[in-house]
Amino acid sequence: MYPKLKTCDCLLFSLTAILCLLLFISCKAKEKKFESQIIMFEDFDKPGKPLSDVGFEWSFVNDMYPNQQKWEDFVPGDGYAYITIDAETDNDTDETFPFQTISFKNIGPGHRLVMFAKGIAVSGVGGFIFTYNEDTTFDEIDIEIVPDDAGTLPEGHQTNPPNGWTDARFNSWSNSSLSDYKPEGSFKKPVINSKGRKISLNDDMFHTYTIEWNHFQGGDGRNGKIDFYIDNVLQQTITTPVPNGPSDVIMGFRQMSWTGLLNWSGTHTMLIDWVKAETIEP
Ligand SMILES: [Ca+2]
Ligand SMILES: [Ca+2]
Ligand SMILES: [Ca+2]
Repeated sequence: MYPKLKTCDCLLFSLTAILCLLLFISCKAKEKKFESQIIMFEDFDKPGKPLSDVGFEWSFVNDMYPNQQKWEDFVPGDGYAYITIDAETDNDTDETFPFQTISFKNIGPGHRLVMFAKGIAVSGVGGFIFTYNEDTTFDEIDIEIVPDDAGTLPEGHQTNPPNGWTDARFNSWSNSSLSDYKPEGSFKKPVINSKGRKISLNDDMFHTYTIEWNHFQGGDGRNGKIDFYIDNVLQQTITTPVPNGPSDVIMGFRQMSWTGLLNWSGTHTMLIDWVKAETIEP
């Protein structure tokens, strides 16, 4: 026979149960304290200018491939944005460092920007998601992908899977000079997976490109923390300089001095499945 419970045992048991319940509720409350809010999500599932245009002012630039003339050429309504370029330079409408992009504004610090895209690594151009704002100085945060960065060694490495890799630049500028680009945070390195192995993004697969943009209050406007992720693998952190103002968010391609040769023919297209901006815990 079990011994009969005394009244004080029962009381103790009840008190313990209540205490546990309170602890559980308070933990839950703490968990709920911060909830990330999506302030913009674009799935590109309707033809034409993105519907998230309300408040975000979408626009496009077609310097490299003017054949994309109107919004329906970039967003046909099948769930993807198409950023198409060719290797011909005689049809470019900008002779120095032409763009082919779509963009929206404005996003400031305290946000996570995520783009889910494929076809970003193309020889001769940087493929990117970046933020930009310019007045008498400029602010910028970049994830730029190129098969083989002409500004870094080794030269001419393999760029295709399984043995090759793609290079990246993770940069930031804040209140930086338009003449000497200082102050500057710039890191040039291969893209890695969760095991730290160099990987190629030229794999016909979709990948996430994430910029987590935190600005620390009370600094000189140049301190904070930016974490750069590809497929949720941290590629780089920059703590200075970190911009603190609202900026455009730009996705697509640009021909630049360090992006190598357009050594192919026909066209290349970056497909963007979706892009979002959400709040992050301060
Ligand atoms: Ca062209
Ligand atoms: Ca989509
Ligand atoms: Ca190189």
